Amino acid sequence: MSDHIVFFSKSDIPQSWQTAFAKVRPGARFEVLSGAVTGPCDADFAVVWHPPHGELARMTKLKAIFSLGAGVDHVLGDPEFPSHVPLSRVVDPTLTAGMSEYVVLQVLALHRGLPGYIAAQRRGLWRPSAPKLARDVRVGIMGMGVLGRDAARKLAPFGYRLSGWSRSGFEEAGVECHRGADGLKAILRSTDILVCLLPLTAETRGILNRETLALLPAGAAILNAGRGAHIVDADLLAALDARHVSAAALDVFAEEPLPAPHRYWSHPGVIVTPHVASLTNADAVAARMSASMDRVNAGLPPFDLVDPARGY
Ligand code: NDP
Ligand code: OXD
Repeated sequence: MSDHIVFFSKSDIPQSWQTAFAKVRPGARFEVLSGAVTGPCDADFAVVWHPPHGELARMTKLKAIFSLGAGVDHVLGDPEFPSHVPLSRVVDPTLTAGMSEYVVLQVLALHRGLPGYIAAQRRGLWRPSAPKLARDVRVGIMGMGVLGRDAARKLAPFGYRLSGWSRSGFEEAGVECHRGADGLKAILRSTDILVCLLPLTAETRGILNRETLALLPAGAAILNAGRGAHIVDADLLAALDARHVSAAALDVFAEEPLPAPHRYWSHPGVIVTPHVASLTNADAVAARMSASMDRVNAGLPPFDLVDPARGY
């Protein structure tokens, strides 16, 4: 079957995706959109990252929409999102492995006080402090989905004391389970390094704010690889300035690229990475999307289906 696939992303290289789809779906027509669709669009499938609002609604023949990332907030935030069209997200072992590597890297950096040593080095200061062992450090993971669970499994061999928080609860060996509103307070109160791997939804937007940050033990650190809008930036900066939060490793920001004057760039307690915790692998993911397209053409839902009402 000759499908018409439209592709829109300002952060991915279209050629890599065109090549990847040519391998797995040679008969398909692959059209790269660079901006708004002007005339009628008869695309069967849309593969997108931050599509302009209203564009998907204009593609009236769509059979499925594929997010180029694990998160779908960039699509569901469109007020005209066509919620009758199945939406699929990236669930891929390479994406998961990349995220867990990032989490291990930053948890170790925060645990061993690396931001403080880098700041001291810039000032020529020799300021040793005795490190704790991992077995004495409590790591709390907000979001125990595909990524949160794998991160917990990769942190476990270091001996960290692990807990996690999710909406519906979970069972994971060696990880204390918290859920719901009371569970949030409990995990925050007992966490030295807080890892945010939540999806951005109406419920999780601004979840790390003055009130919730205040529940963390003094000196706790934060790692955010979920979405920037999980954090109320002014509240985190105030907590960092007051040294209630000792350091933060941030990969995602409310506005990306992080604007030049933002205080995160220069704050000595903050490590900034440019939304690279984990990247979607075109070859692996195009193959999975193509298999999903076959399913949709056969009247089945795509793999990795999102529930738009739930928001993830
Ligand atoms: P999943 O959907 O697999 O997991 C989401 C988890 O969050 C689930 O455990 C879910 O709970 C929990 N959750 C959702 N809403 C709430 C809530 N209101 N209260 C408590 N828990 C909640 O997502 P992934 O693990 O695949 O991805 C998570 C996010 O990571 C993505 O949405 C994206 O924003 C981000 N990401 C960032 C990348 C980067 O490079 N920085 C790369 C890839 C992803 P439950 O299990 O009960 O449903
Ligand atoms: C994703 C991301 O959601 O890259 O996959 O942030």
